[in-house]
Formats: sequence, structure tokens, C-alpha cells
Amino acid sequence: MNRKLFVTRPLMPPLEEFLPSIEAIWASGQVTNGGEFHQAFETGLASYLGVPFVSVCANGTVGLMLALKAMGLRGEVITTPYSFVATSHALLWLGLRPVFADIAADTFNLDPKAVEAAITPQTSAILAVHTYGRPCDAAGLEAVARRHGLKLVYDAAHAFGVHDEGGSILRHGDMSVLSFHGTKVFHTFEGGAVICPNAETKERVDFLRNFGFADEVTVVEAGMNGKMDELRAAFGLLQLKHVDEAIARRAGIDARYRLRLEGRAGLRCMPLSGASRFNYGYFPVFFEGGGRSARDAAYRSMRDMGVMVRRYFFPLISDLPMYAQDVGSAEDRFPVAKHCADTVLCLPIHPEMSAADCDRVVDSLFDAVSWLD
Ligand code: T4K
Repeated sequence: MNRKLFVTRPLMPPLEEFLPSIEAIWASGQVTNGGEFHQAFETGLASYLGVPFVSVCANGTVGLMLALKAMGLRGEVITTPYSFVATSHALLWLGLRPVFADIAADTFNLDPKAVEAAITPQTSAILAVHTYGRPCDAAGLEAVARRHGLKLVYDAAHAFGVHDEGGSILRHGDMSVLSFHGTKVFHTFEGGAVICPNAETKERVDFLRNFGFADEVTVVEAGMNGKMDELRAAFGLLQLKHVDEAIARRAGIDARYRLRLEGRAGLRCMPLSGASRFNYGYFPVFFEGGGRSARDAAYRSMRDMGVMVRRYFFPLISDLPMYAQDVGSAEDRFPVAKHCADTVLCLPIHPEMSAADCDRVVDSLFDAVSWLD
């Protein structure tokens, strides 16, 4: 069989560029708890992202938990069913109740009108996701949050480096959270970051990620161990030097896919994002002709050909038995999200891919859907 083409591959800078950092960590003996690399990574990241206050942490899920905890939320939080399960899990871990609302067809993200309709007296916040890195309708969500006195938190796990006309989309809302998992455009093997609006909030998050210690003898609240160690911080610093080139290569793959796929009957590419700077982290196509059965058949057949496509995000979180809220079917409650979950197929996209790899993916897709012609 042909070499497998994975949906993503981690960006790995030349090893020799990382070795001096490893040597420095060995020499210093400071492996975690806010060492030099940790400080330098937070500073470098804030500057790269164009945001004032960043707290790096163990992973995106922990970042969500830290942000939600720092906001002191209670009761219900409105969120999207069309996401990776970590978005809702973070709420459950904090004893918050996820209440799902539908997404908008043009953004794949929470529809402000649906959010407003889901508000109850128990609602304390909105947890929106910039799915596939596509910016949410920030103005719409902000207006709903303001009208109802709600906090607005963004799960920006996919949104590293994405800008709209006003700058980084991480500036929107009360807080945003990035994931630096190995499958992301920018990664530190595992890792994440909480984007804070001011120094006070960053200090709170920093306490929370270090057991709640304010100093050696003062514990201000029940924090956790959410820290990032020196090796990963050093790797993150190095990644910052390479990520722009990686994003440019991803943009090339995206463009090639579009060239070959646009106009193909039955298939719809995710529309271009409208972001002034995008990161090309995912390349979802939607099986508008044939629906779920056609999508699932293509999923199996492409994987049989070594093209390891994924169905991000199927099933809907609200369809998982542990999240079922027994108030009607997803088709009725979240028709847009349900349609996306049933028809989406994410094609491989990462900086190691060649034009020939890209063509192999498209050929395997056309082969899989030839019966749609
Ligand atoms: N919010 C959102 C919206 C998210 O998407 C995520 C994570 C989070 C929150 C939570 O952030 P973290 O706590 O993870 O920082 C992956 C990732 O594990 C997960 O981080 C990610 N979202 C989610 C969308 O995808 P899987 O189960 O699909 O990963 P896996 O291991 O099947 O990897 C996919 C492919 O990537 C593999 O087939 C090959 C390639 N790969 C993967 C890894 C881990 C490599 O080549 N090397 C690797 O080391 O979940």
C-alpha cells in the first residue's frame, strides 16, 4: 500500500536547532515552575500573537478549565455542539452545565440568535469556538453577552495566528484559550495558553495553574497543576521561528485543493474564511450530495487507500449519550450543526505535504465519490 497520508503531521523544526536549548536546560537544572524558557516563551508568544497577556499551560483543556475557573462562573454555559469534546468536558469538570445552541451556516460557529434563544436565568456565560480557525461572529456574540450580562470565553484551540481587520481574533471576548497539541498548526507536543485581558486576570490564572500559590506560604484558592515545563516552552520558542513558513505551505495546499475541488458536483469546500490572516489548520469538505452515507463510504474507501481523512466533528457532542439532554432530536434543535457533522470530511493538510500528495488525496476522493456523478 502507498505511504499513509495523515490528516495532520506535527511541525518539527530541524533537531539541531533544538539541541542548544536542551543543553541549556541540562546546565541550569531548572526543568519547570516558571524557568527562563517559560518566561521567554510567554513574552515571545504575546508579541507574535499581538496580545498583551498570555499564560502558557499544560494543554488546551487545562487552559479552558483555568479560564472558566478564573471567571468564577456558575450554572449554565451556552456552547456549540459542533466541536471537539474537550470544549464541553471543560465545563463539566467545573460543575457547569453545557447548554447547546446551533451554529450559523456561514461561520460553522455559534449563531448569536440561537445563543440568545437558549439563555435562561441560570446562564452565566457563552463558550464559543473558532472552529477550523474561522472567526466567530464576535460582534454578534458580544452584543448578546452585553445585553444579558454574560461572560464570553473563546475556545480558540484552532485559531493560532488568525487575524481579522482589527488584529488578532484572540482579543475578542473576556478570555481566549489556545491549544498547542501536536495536531495543531503551532504546537509544543502538548500545551496551551490562556489569553488574558489584563495583568490582574493573568495573575489569577498564574496562581490557578500553580496550585493557587500566591507566594511560598500563601495559597489563595484551590488551584491545580496546569504548568508548562521548560522543554516544551523552549520548543515553543523555536516553533515561533518556523510557524509562518509552515502556515505559508499550508496555504499552498489549501489553494491546490480548492483549484481541484471547486465546482465538483456534490462536494462543497469550506468557504474561504474572510479572516485577514488565516492559518489553514483544517481542510473540511462537505458532502452536499449524498449526505452521511456518502460521506461515510468515502471515509472508509479513502482510508483503505491510505488517505487518513477524519470526520471533525462527528458525532455532535450533544449526540453523545453522556450529553443527551432528552429534549428533542439534534435535527430539530441544531439542524445546521447536525448537517455539518453528518457531511463533513477533513482532508489531510500539513506543511510536509507535496503537491503530489495533495493530488493523491483529491484522486482518492474523486474515486470514492465517482458513483455520485
Ligand atoms: N477545543 C478544541 C476545539 C479542540 O479541537 C481541542 C483539541 C481542544 C479544545 C483541547 O485541546 P488539547 O487539550 O488537546 O490541547 C486530536 C487532538 O488530540 C486534539 O488536541 C484536537 N483538539 C482534536 C481536534 O484532534 P485525535 O484523537 O483526532 O488525534 P489523533 O491522535 O488521532 O491524531 C490525528 C492524526 O494526527 C494522526 O492520525 C496522525 C497525526 N499525528 C498525531 C499525533 C498526536 C501525528 O502525526 N503525530 C502525533 O504526535 O484528537
